[in-house]
Amino acid sequence: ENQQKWWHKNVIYQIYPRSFYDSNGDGIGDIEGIILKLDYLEKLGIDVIWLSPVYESPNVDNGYDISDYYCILSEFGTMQNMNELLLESEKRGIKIIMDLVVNHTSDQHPWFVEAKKSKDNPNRDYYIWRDPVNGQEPNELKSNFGGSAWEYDENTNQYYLHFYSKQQPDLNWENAEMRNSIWDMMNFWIDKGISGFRMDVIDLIGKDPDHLIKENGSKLHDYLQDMYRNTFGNHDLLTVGETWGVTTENAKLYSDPKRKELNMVFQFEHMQLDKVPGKQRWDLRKLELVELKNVLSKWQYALDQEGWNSLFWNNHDLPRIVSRWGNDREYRVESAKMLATLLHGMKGTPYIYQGEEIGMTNAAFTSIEDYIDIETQNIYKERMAAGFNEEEIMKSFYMKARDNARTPMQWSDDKHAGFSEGKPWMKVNPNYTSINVENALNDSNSIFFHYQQLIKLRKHNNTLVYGSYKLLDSEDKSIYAYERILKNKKLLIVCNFYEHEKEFCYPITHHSEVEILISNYIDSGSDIKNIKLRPYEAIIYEIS
Ligand code: TEU
Ligand code: CA
Repeated sequence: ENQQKWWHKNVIYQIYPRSFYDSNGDGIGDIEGIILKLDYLEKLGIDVIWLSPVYESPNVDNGYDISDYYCILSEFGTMQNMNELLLESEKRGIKIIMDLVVNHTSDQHPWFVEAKKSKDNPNRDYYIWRDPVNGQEPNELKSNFGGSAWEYDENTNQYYLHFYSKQQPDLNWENAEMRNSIWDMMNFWIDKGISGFRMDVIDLIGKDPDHLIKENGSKLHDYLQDMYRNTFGNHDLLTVGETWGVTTENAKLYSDPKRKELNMVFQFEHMQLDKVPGKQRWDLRKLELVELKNVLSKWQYALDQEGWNSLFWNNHDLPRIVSRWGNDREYRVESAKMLATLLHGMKGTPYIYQGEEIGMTNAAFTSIEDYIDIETQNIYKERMAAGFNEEEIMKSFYMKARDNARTPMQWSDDKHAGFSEGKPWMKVNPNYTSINVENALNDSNSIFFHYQQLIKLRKHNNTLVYGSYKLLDSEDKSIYAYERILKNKKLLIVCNFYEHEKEFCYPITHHSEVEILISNYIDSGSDIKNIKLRPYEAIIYEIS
């Protein structure tokens, strides 16, 4: 058993402020809007809010391009509103963690504005500049948003590196002065009373562009240990790194407490099982449940003793899970609850992305004009130019575009889903007339109350928090079943991942007490030797 930490028992709720709630009718969600919905979040029972970026930004990548780390974007409010949010959350026992985007800044950040001026500018070395090679890009590194990772600057006849859009130049972590400026900034937010950081693409900061190394560069962990010592090391904060390229082996480097780096990382291996291996996520493939079981179990086993898992299906970059691996048509409620049960039954800290708790679905945009995201727009141009079939491109966006997660939160069946009095910055999903918070709160069988119950369970059930994980029937193609074991206590989690009925048999030799802790059907079977699982049926049993 790990040394116990407050965030072991916590459930975290991610807010994408632009799409959460608009308090002043300009069509853009804002901080005041979050404050107005804190009672709703308290009712859900979550402990921590992860706030996607609210800093000053030209919004090329919706705030992941920061031009001033010390200032709130005026569309979202003021620093005064931010202070108020911290205060009002605290009153409700809710902590706030902030997004830390320090792999890159906006090209409007004063550091970059300065750096561009000349080769000998004091800020030049805060970014990564290289001479042309034979009049071309220094090498073949690619941007994650399409095209080369190098952008030519005519003024100084050099290229700068950007792993995202060209308006997001990568910071040069080799520069000690730059690192110190980041520590100062982090300490400013820590002193303000935030409870931690979600660290954007943190596995990229050790990059070695001359050797084509993006992720997991050799100095990455030195930088993180340096960060720990200079910022949050003396505070009891929550730190979670976003690491697309992490393996079970190096996850321990980040999250083994002895190493003094981070508390946990987001691993994305399970979220990449429905793409063609080695290709981009636009190259679609059907999910095989057996593979999902393999991958999630591998992570559960690997971090059982050292490190800690983060558990998630959704965030602002991923399509809606109920549309992706559930069934957003006739079994939307059942499948959303099944996916929630499957995830929240595991060992780790669960994350909920806004709208997941009411089973919001993909955006269902069919026209390229409806997509706002810079990634989608860039990939569209790139793939069209490369001769891909347009229908195929649009199909992959329909399944995987980031805007699927970014449509405005559906609060009620009022105009614009009750999100705003004015025209929302992004189209509302037309299904808001039936899928919305108001309806969810009026229905004791709603997905919302299922999440509420799962969150509550975690607060009181030590087996759920600390029990070791054990996969059952690894080869079964339609049932995901596993145990959680702590001393003489056991939980059995059984989930039917599909819409056909399926029998599940659990061998018990001696007489045991069996209690159903939660289920998505009102009359689930309690004879665990033989359970007939209905479509998407999911049950957590406690066996003692
Ligand atoms: O995302 C990192 C990232 O590489 C993926 O999200 C990628 O954009 C895509 O979704 C998967 O191929 C983080 C943020 O979460 C994202 O919103 C930002 O756009 C990105 O970093 C740059 O800051
Ligand atoms: Ca607003």
